[in-house]
Amino acid sequence: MKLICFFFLGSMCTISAALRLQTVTEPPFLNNPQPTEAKSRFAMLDDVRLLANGLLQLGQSLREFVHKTKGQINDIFQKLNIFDRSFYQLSVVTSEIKEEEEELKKTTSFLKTNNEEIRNMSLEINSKVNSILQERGQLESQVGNLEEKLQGLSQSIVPLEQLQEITALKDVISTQEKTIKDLLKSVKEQHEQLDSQKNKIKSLEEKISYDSLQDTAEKTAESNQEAPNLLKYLRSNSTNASTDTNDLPTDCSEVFNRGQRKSGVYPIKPNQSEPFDVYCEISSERATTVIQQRVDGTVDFDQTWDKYELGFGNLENEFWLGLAKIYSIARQGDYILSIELEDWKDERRFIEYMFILDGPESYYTIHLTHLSGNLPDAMSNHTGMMFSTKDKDNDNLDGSSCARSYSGGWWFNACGDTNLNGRYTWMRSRNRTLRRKGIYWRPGKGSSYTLKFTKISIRPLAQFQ
Ligand SMILES: [Ca+2]
Repeated sequence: MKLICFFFLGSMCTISAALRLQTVTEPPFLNNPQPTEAKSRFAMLDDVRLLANGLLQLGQSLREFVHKTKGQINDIFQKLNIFDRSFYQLSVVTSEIKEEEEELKKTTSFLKTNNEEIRNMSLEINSKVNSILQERGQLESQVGNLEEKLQGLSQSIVPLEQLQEITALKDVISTQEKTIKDLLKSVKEQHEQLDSQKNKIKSLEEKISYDSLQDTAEKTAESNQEAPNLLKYLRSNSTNASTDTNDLPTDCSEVFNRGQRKSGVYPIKPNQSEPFDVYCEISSERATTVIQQRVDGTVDFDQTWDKYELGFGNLENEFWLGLAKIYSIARQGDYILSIELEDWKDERRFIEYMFILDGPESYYTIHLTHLSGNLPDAMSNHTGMMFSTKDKDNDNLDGSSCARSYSGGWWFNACGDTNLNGRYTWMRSRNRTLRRKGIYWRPGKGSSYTLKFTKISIRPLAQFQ
């Protein structure tokens, strides 16, 4: 359009210039003879001017039009850009939606399979419940029949008078039971009173022996020390009242050496100790002093430090002899510790160690050296350990008590491969915490023995050789 405009403007200027030249360069004599022709030429000039004006206006309007169109095109381009951007965003959103849809599809299918499984399980449970209900119904009817039969039998066999007698007898028995219970209660109370009196006597005895040592001659002191020993011995061994306590064997091996060939409870008096009863297991070759035995779970082994020091249980069945007593025997010389275990398949195995036990000042630290046996060694990482109970934590586990988490008193490390004083369980429990609290013998990463029977005994090394 611009080119056209220039063309028009240029040609128009050339025309007007030519016309002016003609009017200026022509000689004056020529004006006179041709006046009409000059008039027409001026008229043409006017037309040309008009045309030029028109063309100029056209050019201007065309320029405006071009400007407007340009602006509109720019607007369109901007709008197109915006559209492009929103289209891109839309496609991104669409792809996201598609992905979500895929995930939803997967989740749905997973949920569907789960739903199927749950439905199957609930169907199974329903059928089981139904069968249990049926069994219960059958059992109830059986019980009902049995009751009827029993009633019939009792009516046919036992006459009404005898029935009355039986009920009267039952009443008598129940009243007797009540009386027995009351009696037991009062016996228990008396026992407790006796215990407290015993303790008082003991403290008095200690006081007397201390005073005697301080104040009187050596001879008097000796007689005073003998008195409590004798008193204690007489209390526990009334049948052997005439025996001199100093004449008692020092352990079960001496019981054997004195000719005893029957296993059982015997009084002993280790050197520098008071006498006490022990269970001697005697074979044709030798005797051992049993210090621990688990048989049927009748005795609670989750006891305090005092109980583990003094001993508890029944020497003929389940018991812990007591750390003080074990120490008084073992300090007399070189001893061997023997451990016997039996699992629920009635398989019995054993293991033996050289055994040294430190005194109460070292919390009865145990020292073991493996000797022999057909059991894998689980005590090696307990050697050098102090004894711990739920109320005395001497173990190697920081911030926690093995005796509390495993139950029973033992030479816990942190916490070690075995605890033969744990809770007695009849079956291997599925509960991990209960299983941990049980009696166990689990050397290293080896398999664990579920134990039916345990026995720990000691004997002098001299007898072993
Ligand atoms: Ca600890």
